[in-house]
Amino acid sequence: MSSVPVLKVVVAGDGNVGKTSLIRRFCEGKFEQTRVATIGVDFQTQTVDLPGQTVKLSIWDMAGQDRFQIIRAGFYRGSRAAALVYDVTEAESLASLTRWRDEILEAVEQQLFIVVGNKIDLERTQQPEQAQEFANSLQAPYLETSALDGNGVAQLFETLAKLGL
Ligand code: G3D
Ligand code: MG
Repeated sequence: MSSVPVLKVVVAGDGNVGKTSLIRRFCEGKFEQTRVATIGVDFQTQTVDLPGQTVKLSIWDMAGQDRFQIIRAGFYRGSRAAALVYDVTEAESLASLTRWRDEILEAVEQQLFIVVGNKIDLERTQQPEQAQEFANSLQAPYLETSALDGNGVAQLFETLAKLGL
């Protein structure tokens, strides 16, 4: 009997960019308008069918607030890939991604990243070029999502799974 590999992946980014909503959308297929902020760290598992292989993702949801930094550091260890998420309507959340990258690289030296622009169902203030350039600097894929309508969400987690394998 072949067992399904379990891959730990993390979803990081400022508070309010939609990390928990993306994970909820992917794992439970729903979007809740009102969300309680994540406290510390949370995780969910979900199976992903890749061509020729099934993997189970254990998806770690990192609370964005500075005061949780100490908790987060330990939870990055052992992760195979990380999503750096910003909100396409919030310039600051894009600027923060370098800090998120650095925090993760301190815990996991050779981390594989994916850069994600979320909330594309809203009117964007951030054009994709800057995020794409940041992704290029990490040799990371860049993609855009909406946790609200589900656009791009499956691709996001499939890409994380492929990176982590
Ligand atoms: P976080 O886990 O990164 O902190 P949350 O972010 O998932 O808690 O989401 C923060 C807020 O953004 C929530 O609104 C949530 O409904 C909203 N949101 C998340 N993703 C999207 C999206 O793709 N599109 C839109 N339009 N909204 C999104 P509230 O109102 O609860 O603060
Ligand atoms: Mg959250």
